[in-house]
Amino acid sequence: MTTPSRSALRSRGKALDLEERARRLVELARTRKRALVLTHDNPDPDGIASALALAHILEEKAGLESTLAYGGLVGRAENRALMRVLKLPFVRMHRVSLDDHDLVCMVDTQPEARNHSLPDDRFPDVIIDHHPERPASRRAAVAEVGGVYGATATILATYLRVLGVEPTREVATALFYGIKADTRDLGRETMPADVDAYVWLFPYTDKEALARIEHPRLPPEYFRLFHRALERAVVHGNAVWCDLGTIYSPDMVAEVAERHLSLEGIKWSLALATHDGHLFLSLRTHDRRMNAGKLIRDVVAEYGGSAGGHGQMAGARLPVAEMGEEAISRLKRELRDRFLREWGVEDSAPVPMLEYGLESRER
Ligand SMILES: [Mn+2]
Repeated sequence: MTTPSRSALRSRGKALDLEERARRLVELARTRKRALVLTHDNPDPDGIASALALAHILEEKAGLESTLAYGGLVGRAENRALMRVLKLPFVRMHRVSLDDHDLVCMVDTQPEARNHSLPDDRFPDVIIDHHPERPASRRAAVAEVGGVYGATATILATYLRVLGVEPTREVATALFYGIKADTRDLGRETMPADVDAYVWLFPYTDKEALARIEHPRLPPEYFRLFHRALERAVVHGNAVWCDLGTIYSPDMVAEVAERHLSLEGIKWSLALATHDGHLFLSLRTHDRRMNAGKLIRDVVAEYGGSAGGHGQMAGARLPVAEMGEEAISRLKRELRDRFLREWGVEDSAPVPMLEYGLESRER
């Protein structure tokens, strides 16, 4: 008889825990009348897909109807296409009456992350999130938090599997795209569970819908914003800093940070912009040894902002509604100097991104 390796045992123990929690979720849902499934503000594909899949599980296993909700805006073209092409019935959180719901579920974020629109006096019953566990999250009746997953969509795909629920084409397509987007095509912080879920979901997906989501038509303001993003980006050593000014949708800071990270020789990319009384920051890194989530939390905590994220991608927002133009500029300069120090590039001469690389080529 062969003895299973310790890591095999550990992963089996983990799978059992997950299965137990999935069953507890179903039992709990069977005692309730209507669910609210909420994701974070300005949601990304992972948050959107996870909410949709959780509602599907609640309906299939407990006959429970759900309201799908988020705060903020969906501005990124792919995310808007995800909603439109799959006809996802999300509502904005300010239109939701909490009293109409007796089961509150939160996905792809946690109460203490503060990047969501659930009032402080209503703690969720269910929290499903792949970001590092925050202490208060343990208080939820069902807390599937942390773990080794590159996307919350991976957790939901695993729930579908252990509960024997077949995904609809919409659910599968959304989850597939959620994993793809959060892991940058399985290239960033990808765990074996993500690859498993991705492969399992693929046959259920709507390939034509997926193509329309991934290659959406773009509004003219997108190109205007990107023009500004190219003009304003500054390279400091191996880092790009980009202050976008005021933008039409907060999720565009992530889009710009992500794009600028593609520049040759760049290890860090940060984009920031104001929208509706807040300063939004988005940070990306190629370096697997770095922890973007911890870095942005450490910096932003000093300014009373909220932040979330993990190893190679993170975001934050700071309230600036009460601040004048000049104070905001000062804040941005302070943040920039702080990040440049953290990245070890404070002594590198800044080069506008559009001039970057010209010098060495001319020589
Ligand atoms: Mn996520």
